[in-house]
Parts: sequence; C-alpha cells; structure tokens
Amino acid sequence: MKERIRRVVSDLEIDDVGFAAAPDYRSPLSPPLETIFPGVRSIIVLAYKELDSCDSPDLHIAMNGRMDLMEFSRSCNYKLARHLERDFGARVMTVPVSYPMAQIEETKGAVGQVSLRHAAAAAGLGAFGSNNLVVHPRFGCRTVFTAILTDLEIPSDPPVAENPCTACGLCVQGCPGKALNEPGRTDLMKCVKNIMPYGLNGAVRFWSKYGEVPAAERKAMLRDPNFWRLYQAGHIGPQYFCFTCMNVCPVGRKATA
Ligand code: B12
Ligand code: SF4
Ligand code: SF4
Repeated sequence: MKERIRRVVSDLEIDDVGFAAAPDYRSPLSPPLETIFPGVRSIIVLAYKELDSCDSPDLHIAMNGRMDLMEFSRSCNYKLARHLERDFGARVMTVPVSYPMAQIEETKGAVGQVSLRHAAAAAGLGAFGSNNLVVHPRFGCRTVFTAILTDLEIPSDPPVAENPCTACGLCVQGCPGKALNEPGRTDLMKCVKNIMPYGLNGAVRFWSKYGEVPAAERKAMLRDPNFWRLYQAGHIGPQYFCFTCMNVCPVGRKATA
C-alpha cells in the first residue's frame, strides 16, 4: 500500500512522504488524535521543499514563496486525501498546513490541532533541530509539512537513522528575537513579536490606541504605513517577516558557486 501511495505522491510532485501509525504520534500540547478523528489509525505526512524565495532579503518575496507553497501543499494534501478515499476506500481527514487553529486562552492560540513537526518526526521525515524545526535529511529546515489522518492500517516508517542537525548553533545565534535561547523551546512571544509585527498583537496595540486618541490623531494613524501593513495582513492572512532560523541552517544547502 505504501508503494502505491508513494507513486501518487510522486505524480503530484510532492517532495517526500512518510507514514506514522497513530500510536507513534506523541505531541505534548496538541489534542489527542482520537478527539479529532475517532477510529484514526495512521497519519500520512507530506514534505515540500521551499523554493529559494525564502532566501530573499525582500521579505515580501520571501512571504510570497511561503504563500505559494501553502496553496500548493494544501491542494496536494486534499488531492491525495480524495485519492485515498476513492481508490483505497479510506476514511480521511486533512490537517491544516498552518491555519485554522483553536483560538483559546490556554494555548495562546498557537497550538495546532495536529502538531505537524511531531507527526513528521514520527513518520521518519526528520528530527527536531536546535531551532525546534524538524530538519529533513535532504531539504534541511526549509521544509513545510502537511498531513492526512486515515483509518488505514499502516505501520510507521523507521525514524531517521541520525539527527541531521549538527548542533552548529547558527540558528540560535542568528535568531533576531532571541527566541531560541532555551534548548527545546521556542519562546512564543519573542518569536511572534519579531515574525508577525502586523499580526494579532500589532492589531490590538493599534486599535487600543486608536480608541483612546483625539480625532485628528486617528486620521493621522489611518494615513500611517503601519496601518497599511495591518490592513494588508488583514486581507491576505498572517505574514511572516522572519525566515532566519530556516535559512541559516546549512543542512540540505546546495553548494553555490
Ligand atoms: C503556531 C505555529 C507557530 C507559532 C508558534 C511556534 C511554536 N512554538 O510552536 C509561531 C508563529 C511563533 C511559529 C513560528 C514559526 N513557524 Co510555525 N507553526 C505553527 C503551527 C501552526 C502549530 C505549532 C504548534 O502546534 N506548536 C505547539 C506545540 C507543537 O509545540 P510543542 O509541543 O511545545 O513543541 C515545541 C517544543 O516542545 C519543541 N520540541 C518538541 N519536541 C522536541 C524534541 C526535541 C529533541 C527538541 C530539540 C525540541 C522539541 O519544539 C516545539 C517548538 O517550540 C505549525 C503547524 C502545525 N500544525 O504543526 C507551524 C509550523 C511548526 N511552523 C513552521 C515554520 C516553518 C515556522 C517558522 C520558521 C516561520 C516561517 N518563517 O516559516 C517559525 C519558526 C519558529 C521556531 N523556530 O520554532 C513549520 C515547521 C516546519 C519544520 N521544518 O519543522 C510548521 C510545521 C508549518 C508547516 N506546515 O510546515 N509557528
Ligand atoms: S522565525 Fe525568526 S524570530 Fe522566530 S525563532 Fe526563527 S529566527 Fe527567531
Ligand atoms: S542551524 Fe545548525 S544547530 Fe540549527 S538546526 Fe541547522 S544544523 Fe542544527
């Protein structure tokens, strides 16, 4: 069965696939899989290499590359799920590439319903690096994952033989938000402040101030580029303004002339 699925994955131009039996998926914070999909037996995890867009010093181009990949990967994930339903008679549920996610106080709205990193590690697609990203043996940290939950009985792929992270420390030293200083933990607030200046916190700051200042200052606030950026983010969804901990990682980098 794995071989047949791998062929479909290859036809869809997805870069890699791994399989995990549901009991092998262990995420400390995400809800148990059974609460999402009663009767779930396996997770099929798909891996996609980022284009070089994420290297661009122009962060709009870098984010556009991620948006392209989010759209492509969402579509591939859905196509494979439909295929599993039709050709394998499987029950299937797709996992979001990033959003939506439960917006609740306990998790600060930042815990996925399924942790794709833990799923990827369980499916043998890589191991956690010092930046808390899953490092793929061939593509390094510049890898995005999607997943499908199924009721198919599929055994897990073996874990990666060796952690591709060499513990060189470049990601920890390079993080502009100093969010990776504590091993095994990304400081959410430090990362978010740097990576999403025009996300929820930025909007709360803006609108709180807007409600407090006189009319003339409100007009000025709406004419300020800070508001334009918030407005754009409101339209196109979360925008990342940092790709450093992915980009500085030497694993999977092609030698450049
Ligand atoms: C919410 C979210 C964020 C939040 C919160 C991050 C966080 N602390 O989890 C913010 C906005 C800050 C964020 C930032 C980024 N994200 Co993000 N994010 C997510 C999302 C939607 C949910 C993550 C989640 O549930 N976190 C909470 C739980 C899982 O974390 P946790 O259990 O506490 O595990 C943490 C630690 O315990 C530790 N950990 C756990 N086990 C082990 C084991 C070992 C050995 C070690 C060392 C560490 C370790 O790693 C985790 C990181 O803090 C996922 C998609 C998904 N559904 O999984 C993408 C996802 C994790 N993000 C991703 C990426 C790429 C990024 C960024 C690089 C942004 C960018 N420019 O693209 C940064 C990297 C930040 C970093 N170095 O950690 C990718 C990671 C791909 C990969 N190769 O691993 C994902 C999987 C999206 C995807 N579809 O591919 N993200
Ligand atoms: S995305 Fe940027 S701020 Fe967040 S952990 Fe990575 S390097 Fe640090
Ligand atoms: S930059 Fe170095 S320490 Fe960080 S994940 Fe890559 S290999 Fe590991």
